[in-house]
Amino acid sequence: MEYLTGDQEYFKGIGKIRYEGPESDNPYAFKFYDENRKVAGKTMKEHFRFAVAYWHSFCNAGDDPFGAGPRPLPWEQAKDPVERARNKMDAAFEFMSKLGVPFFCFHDIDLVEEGPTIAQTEKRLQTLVDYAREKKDASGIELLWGTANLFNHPRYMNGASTNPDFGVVAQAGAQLKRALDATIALDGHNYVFWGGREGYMSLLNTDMKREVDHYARMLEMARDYARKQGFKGNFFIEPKPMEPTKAQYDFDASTVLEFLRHYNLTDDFRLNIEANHATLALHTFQHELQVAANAGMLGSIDANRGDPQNGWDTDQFPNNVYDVTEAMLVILEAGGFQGGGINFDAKLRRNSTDPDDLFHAHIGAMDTFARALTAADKILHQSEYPGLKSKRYASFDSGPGRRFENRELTLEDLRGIAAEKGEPELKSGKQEYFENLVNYYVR
Ligand code: XLS
Ligand code: NI
Ligand code: NI
Repeated sequence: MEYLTGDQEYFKGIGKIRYEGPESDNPYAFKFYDENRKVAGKTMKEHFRFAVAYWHSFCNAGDDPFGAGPRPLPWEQAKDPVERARNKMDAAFEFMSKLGVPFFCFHDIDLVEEGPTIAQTEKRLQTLVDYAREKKDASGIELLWGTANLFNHPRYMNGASTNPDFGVVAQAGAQLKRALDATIALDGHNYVFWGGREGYMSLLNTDMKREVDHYARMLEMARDYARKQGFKGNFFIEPKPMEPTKAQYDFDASTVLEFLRHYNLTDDFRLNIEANHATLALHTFQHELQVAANAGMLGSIDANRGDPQNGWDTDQFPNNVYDVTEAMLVILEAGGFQGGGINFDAKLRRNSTDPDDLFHAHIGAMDTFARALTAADKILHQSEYPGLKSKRYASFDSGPGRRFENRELTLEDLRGIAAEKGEPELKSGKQEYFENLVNYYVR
């Protein structure tokens, strides 16, 4: 089977996207992403585990705070919500199977909108989960992670798990259970928590300690419930410093690590690092990846990029090979992702309104990662980079430096060694040399 369609073909005139190599000028082909090509012992498909984000790709017409979205979503025409949702799923699996990605990700309400009661919402979601199972089995496209959208509905305006009103917390729990059930029924590899409105707008009306305790309790309940249902995957927390609240409780990787350790959640939870969230926190993407990797907690990534002129979460598709190469260096050195992969949490620009735009966005992003992987692999395995880096720390490999690392020296010892050795000679950090080295392999 080349690709899947439903009754209607939504992306007409575009067939299966194939690898044609760097010489190709076909805009509907990969020039660098060759899923079967082996790099550092694994195929590109295995390294990346690319996933399409259901919400940005199939639910978003390009709305912004200044107006409704201009993009036509032909699968949204039917009157009946379940029929609409099935059409959307046809479109999603058609697109993903033409693109040739192994995974997708969703929020519960991306699949189908809520019904008037909890029981009706559960029934609707079950119908779409059954349909997704058929599509998944027919296409081989798997669920990288599911999540609950605990931020759109007006009831969550003061938070979901951290809402000061227990009635809302209970609603959040019901929705979380539903999203877990859907994820498990679809053999989801992982489950994500992004604390959409888990934060505050003003500390004056906020009991932060109590809210964070409630948040942790909800995570424990989710873990216990899912494990009881036999879920073996990882749970991920996705840090973000702000938006939609002024201050999110999952500010950045370090904050989330502290939270997970404090509440003893490190056995089940890992981090899902998003590029644009890193830059919003005034970090680089590489920094956040490295913090997660150092803790042995790099679970997955949400790949996108921000806009240096706009301060917000613009969620653009990654296209900068140099930046992604720096990220791939950290990912490769960490030994890859723990259970996760690369989800394109990225959306078309508001004025990208043709059906083929979604293809160009993903093809470009996947090729960007492929180029970056090839470059990073050469930098790590063929260049002087690892040696140059470790040489900077060579004074800790033997003698008193080694004893310092082994915790055998005291502060008085350091005083004695410093007095004896005298002023050390200056050693250049060679930053420009390192930067040139990366540039040399990015080609
Ligand atoms: C929003 C987040 C969101 C999560 C999933 O900024 O990135 O898309 O990835 O809820
Ligand atoms: Ni995200
Ligand atoms: Ni985001």
